[in-house]
Amino acid sequence: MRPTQFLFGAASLLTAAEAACPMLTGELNGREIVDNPHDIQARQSSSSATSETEDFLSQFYLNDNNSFLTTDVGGPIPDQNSLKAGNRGPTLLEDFIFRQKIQHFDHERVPERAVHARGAGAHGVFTSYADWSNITAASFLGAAGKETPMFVRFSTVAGSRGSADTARDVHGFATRFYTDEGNYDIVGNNIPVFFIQDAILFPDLIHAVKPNPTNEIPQAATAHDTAYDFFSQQPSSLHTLFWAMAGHGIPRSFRHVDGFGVHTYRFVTADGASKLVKFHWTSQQGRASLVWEEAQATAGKNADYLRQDLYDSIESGYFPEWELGVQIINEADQLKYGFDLLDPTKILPVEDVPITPLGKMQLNRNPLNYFAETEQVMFQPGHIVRGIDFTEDPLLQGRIFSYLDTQLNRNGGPNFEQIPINRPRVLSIGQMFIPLNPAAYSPNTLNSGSPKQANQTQGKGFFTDPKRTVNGGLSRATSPTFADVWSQAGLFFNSLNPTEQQFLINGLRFELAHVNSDIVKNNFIIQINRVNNTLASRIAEAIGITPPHPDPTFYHHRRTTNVGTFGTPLKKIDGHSVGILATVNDNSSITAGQTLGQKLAASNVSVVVVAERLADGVSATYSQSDATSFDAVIVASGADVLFNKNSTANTVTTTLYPAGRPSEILVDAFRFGKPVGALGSSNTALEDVGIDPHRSGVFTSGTIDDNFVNDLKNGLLTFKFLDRFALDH
Ligand code: HDE
Repeated sequence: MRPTQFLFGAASLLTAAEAACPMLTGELNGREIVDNPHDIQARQSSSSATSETEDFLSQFYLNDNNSFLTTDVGGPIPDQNSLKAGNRGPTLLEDFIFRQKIQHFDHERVPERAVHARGAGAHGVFTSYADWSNITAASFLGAAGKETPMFVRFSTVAGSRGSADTARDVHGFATRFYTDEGNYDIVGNNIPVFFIQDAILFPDLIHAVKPNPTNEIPQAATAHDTAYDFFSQQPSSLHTLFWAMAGHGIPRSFRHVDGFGVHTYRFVTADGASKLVKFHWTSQQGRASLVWEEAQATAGKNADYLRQDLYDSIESGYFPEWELGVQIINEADQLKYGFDLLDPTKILPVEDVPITPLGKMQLNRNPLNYFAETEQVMFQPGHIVRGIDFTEDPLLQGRIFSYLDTQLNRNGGPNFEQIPINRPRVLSIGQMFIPLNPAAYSPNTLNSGSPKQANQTQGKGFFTDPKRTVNGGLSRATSPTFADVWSQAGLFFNSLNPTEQQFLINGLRFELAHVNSDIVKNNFIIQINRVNNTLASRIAEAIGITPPHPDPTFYHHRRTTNVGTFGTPLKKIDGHSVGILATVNDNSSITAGQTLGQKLAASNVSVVVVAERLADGVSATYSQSDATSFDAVIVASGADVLFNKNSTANTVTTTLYPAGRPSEILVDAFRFGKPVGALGSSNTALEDVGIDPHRSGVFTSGTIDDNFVNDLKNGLLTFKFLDRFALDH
């Protein structure tokens, strides 16, 4: 085999132009493609699933496990010493090998994304449930069972690349379909609404929520003056802020979030008939969120919590799935539902228009190289295919510009679309070929008219909805139909259960207590008092502000469904883990963990046996574990001695873990709303730490019988026992 073309063996060192070298072979769409000029071999994926994505990306895999170091242009090089004058230097300017290597290193990063810098990606496949050509000409929805490869990137928004996964934030849910008619991206979030109504305000929003410009504090958090100054000056942000504070901002995993297109888009048929649509990705795992104290503890214990969960689930073969659905609305009904469908701060309640399921996405393969795939993937709302069109939503209109522009900045030129993860499966006019066409323009006669102009009848060109019309005088103003930004924040609040309302209030109390300016605090209370007087008063009294008099113009009692994240059981518990607290002094406590593990294996739930030190059957130590590591915690029979304050086994002098750690794990698990329990003699452990064994979600049993296992499984499905959280109202 020839040496690899890449000096330091890492595909991540490629610039956009380098990565874009032509590697396709054969013939596509009537064009001849040059042979692969490089000696690059396909590499096997680490996970079991194979998919079309893998097939078409595998031509770019670089197998360098039997290669030599080379220069940039392929000459093998001898060793890793720089060229020096004499043994002790100096290093010579002549050493081009040294200069190339250092130069690659100096240039190897691309700037992190301005927003959504921290994320995790996965490959998958979309399967259409039916032929949807009655509503859209989009080919990936053109037949029952039709499969389209996908790549998805989940993210937080405000934090930088190294921030903690569990920072409270809106989460990105960016999906790419590599369709047979070009790439289509739905670049959405896990919250169905957005903070602002016009893209021109985006820099202001982001500058306000990012750290303070003076000292770059705080990282990945909105709990500061500038954020709340902006929110109170732009009350359109309240609705989205409420979703983030009520739990959607701290999901249990990326697998447990729904995704939303947020904007209203258009579906267009081949005949040019159009409908308005709103996209929903519904998690087939269910929706689940952490509680705030748990999220904060997790940020310290495992900053990679969300990316780890996604990676591990896929490696274990627990492939997460989402159903893609649309709410379909007639063009004439844009203002029918009491708000403007072009306003991205509004949801369309499912009671008004139910969701039509179109197909299912499964994520089944982890990226092989984080940088080359997850970091270099480049989504754009402007990546559109035949059968889908935009609307006039002023937020969407601005995004169509911004995503292209930001990638030009990140990648230094337009060739980023040629990077393997961004290339369409179908041929596009790219720069990384040697065109043999003598006519580099269209229309032409000198190359038989090629490249031809594709339209609806010839070449299946994508198109703008032919019936779209716009008119009106020019103006810089907010549409009067966008004026009410309080009623839907109220609709959301009314629709939450009391615990979720309490979480929302706790969240705002926490954040506003970090705000120094009394003017900002007052302004914020004025705005939320337009949503709900009780809500405003409960927050005001906690931050030292006089509870306001009602400001009732937008008050109402309407409710909708399906907007919360706590209180509905999960659909699946695959990939969840149960911690068994055991002791090496009693082998039966360790074997109990193994027995439970066998019984839960069929539900794809893993059991982690925790003890004082690593030993046969013990998979984690008390010193490395805590409640955030598990979805449920059970004390094994025989381990009760570790929970008794008076027992010498539970002091730092005689044990191998920080004093009191087993009790802390049990108490924190209870406090975070998780199922907990005790087996046999360890019943006393619950009493020792003050947990009432009769509370819901507390399971006790003499042995690991079927009843106990079923109770525990149901407890995992319940996920959070909401009666553990105090209500102050
Ligand atoms: Fe984005 N957004 N955004 N955004 N956005 C970016 O593009 C922007 C908005 C979303 O995993 C950037 O490639 C503007 C809404 C996701 O790679 C940037 C406006 C929604 C991702 C940008 C919005 C999103 C981004 C930064 C207001 C949900 C991550 C890097 C008009 C519907 C994609 C990049 C990934 C990323 C601009 C608002 C979702 C700067 C101007 C609304 C999921 O172009």
